[in-house]
Amino acid sequence: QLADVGVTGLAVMGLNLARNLARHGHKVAVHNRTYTRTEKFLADHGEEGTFVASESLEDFVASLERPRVAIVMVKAGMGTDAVIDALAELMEPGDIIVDTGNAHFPDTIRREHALRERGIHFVGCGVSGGEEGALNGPSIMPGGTVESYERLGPMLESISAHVDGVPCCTHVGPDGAGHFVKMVHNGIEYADMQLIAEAYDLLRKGLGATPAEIGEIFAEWNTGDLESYLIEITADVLAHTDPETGQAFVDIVQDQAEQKGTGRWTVQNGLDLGVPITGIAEATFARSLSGSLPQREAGRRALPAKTAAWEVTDREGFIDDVRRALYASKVVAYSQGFDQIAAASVEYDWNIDRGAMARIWRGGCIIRARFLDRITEAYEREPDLALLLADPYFTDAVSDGLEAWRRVVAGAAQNGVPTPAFSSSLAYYDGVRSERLPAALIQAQRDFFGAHTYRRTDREGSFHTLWSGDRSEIAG
Ligand code: NBP
Repeated sequence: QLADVGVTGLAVMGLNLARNLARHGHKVAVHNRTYTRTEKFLADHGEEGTFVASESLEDFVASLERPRVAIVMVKAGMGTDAVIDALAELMEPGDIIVDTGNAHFPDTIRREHALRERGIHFVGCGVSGGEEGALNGPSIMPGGTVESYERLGPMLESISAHVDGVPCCTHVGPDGAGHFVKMVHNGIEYADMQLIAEAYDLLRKGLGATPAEIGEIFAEWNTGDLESYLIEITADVLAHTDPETGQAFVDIVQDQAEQKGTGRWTVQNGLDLGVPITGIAEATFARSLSGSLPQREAGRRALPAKTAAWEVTDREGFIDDVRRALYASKVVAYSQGFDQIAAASVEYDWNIDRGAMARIWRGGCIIRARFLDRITEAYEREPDLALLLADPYFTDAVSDGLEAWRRVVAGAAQNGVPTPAFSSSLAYYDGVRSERLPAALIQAQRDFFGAHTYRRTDREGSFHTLWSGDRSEIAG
């Protein structure tokens, strides 16, 4: 009896994905480089469904129904290449290899092109939601060919999270599109987390509120427009007390945020494509700053604050201002992330439906939120929307909170509270809505020192001024 699908790599993610597939009635072939892990899997979960275990990769491939579907869930990087190469040797044209690890999208493009030449479909597939998602329903972002999705789609959709009966899985686009979108998802996650952390810091420093009190504020926010998984867990974390010391848990955690790399990849790609994803960039750099210990030590010792004590007189008004500033900054961060997807879609010829991306992020993943419905609706209204912020719903939502946003950012600056993501999002908002930007001066400077030419506001063409001569203008 052959299996419908196989999973190789039975560490926590693969193991949970295999169990999820089995729960949905699929017969699942399982394999792991080290067989003891497979044995443990069978001992712990063998009764949960129909599994076909193999000790060798050859037997694993032989246990799959044609066209074969082999899901690779191993450590990203060299391990993934090793497994894909070995699988490709054993598979036949028409078979499908799915990489559900956290691959960097250029690697996925490379792997897809190499396997395509051998007639094998390679599907780089973003999976979000961690181990819990892998077991109970993740958000799934598969790339690859349309043909491969015809075989894979129903299976992946069956095991994905569902919101209002709609699966959180769709075909994203060719080759690296799935892993790219997963990368931007993680970048947005960085921005969202940083914004939440800044809101917490403002409430703490502005109101002198305790973490538990701030937890209650977040729990309240979670009943409105900000409703999301990240706000929900923030309320939980802030309410938690360290059992050992009796202190607020957040106060006993060292203030250094680590990163595994997807934020950095997102920012690097934003720079490559020239898309200003300032929210994600500031969030990534804020984590870097938190870990810059010698610099922080030197700064703490040498740099004065020159601030007065922060006196917030209207407690409820301030809380509402911070909520509005958080929402507006969040809209900016998402708008920028969706811009990046649009730019990549053109650059790499992926034809990604941005509304569908917001739809499949509504469940199963870390940035799941009520707000994503509004994004899907915006792209349904106008699929080629140039700027998410300019969709009427978001324009209204942000402009309603604009004064509050300015008060919060100004207050933070005056009182020495670092709010890189709040502040840069507001700067982006003011930049993108400006009639004229001082970029005109920069272009003039470039022409001055490097004869880089400029375009005029009053007629077509490019021009250069003879700065070191008589300052007359010539055509560029
Ligand atoms: P790990 O990333 O810890 O990888 C362990 C697995 O890789 C084991 O099955 C191991 O086999 C196998 N492996 C390695 Br390491 N090198 C190998 C090689 N050269 N050949 C064959 N197998 C090899 O597992 P994980 O934490 O389950 O994560 C799996 C993937 O999912 C990773 O890409 C990770 O980045 C991603 N991930 C995603 C999320 C998410 O939310 N989407 C969360 C966590 C992880 P062994 O047992 O023989 O050592």
